[in-house]
Amino acid sequence: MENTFYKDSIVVLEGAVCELTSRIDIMRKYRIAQGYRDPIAYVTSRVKSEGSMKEKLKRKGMEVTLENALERINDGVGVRIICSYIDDIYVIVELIKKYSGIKILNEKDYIKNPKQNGYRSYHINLEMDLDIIGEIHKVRCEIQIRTIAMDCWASLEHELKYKKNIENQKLIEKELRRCADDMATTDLNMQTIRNMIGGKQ
Ligand code: 0O2
Repeated sequence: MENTFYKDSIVVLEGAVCELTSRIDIMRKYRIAQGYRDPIAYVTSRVKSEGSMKEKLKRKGMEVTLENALERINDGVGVRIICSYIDDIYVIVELIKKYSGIKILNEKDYIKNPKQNGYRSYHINLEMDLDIIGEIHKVRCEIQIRTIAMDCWASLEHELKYKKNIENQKLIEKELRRCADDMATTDLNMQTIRNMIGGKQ
């Protein structure tokens, strides 16, 4: 497919996705080999689509240029780590902070401070040094870490967000918020059960 917006930079962005996911995979296997429980249920990743990147630049009042996409938007490269339990999220956050060759730009804890609509997730924005044949490319990446329940809610809400002209908008928002709170309660209950079972952390 023709790549009109990212041009040659797509190689760097896809390289960063590859590097980050493989680092996470190696970390995961290494810790399992050391006898730790696997805190990760699954990992997804993507380079933000050209359409979504252009829409985000406009939404943030920026000129739609490749330079702005690479230097001012944090989630051109996105990795999502889905954990089984809430405590696992914070284990992963601490492990990621130990990586070399990354600079943490900011962190948002939407779990301790959920968004008004009920969205919960832990976001880390970082800049990664990607070495391509000895040349270092600085790439902005976003890692989102959340539980299965948080991911389920965010996926459905994301889909609904793009449905236009919905009747009863206010009621739907209230119901979504209620579902998010119910799912958060379930996450807490599951964590309590997990703690009662005990065993390897
Ligand atoms: P899409 O379509 O999912 O890619 P900042 O980092 O502060 O400059 P940003 O990136 O808007 O600004 O902040 P934030 O809060 O870190 O949001 C980044 C991404 O998190 C979003 O990307 C979404 O993927 C996800 N996200 C944030 N809030 C919500 C929410 O309320 N519901 C859902 N479903 N996802 C959310 P995009 O580009 O906005 O959207």
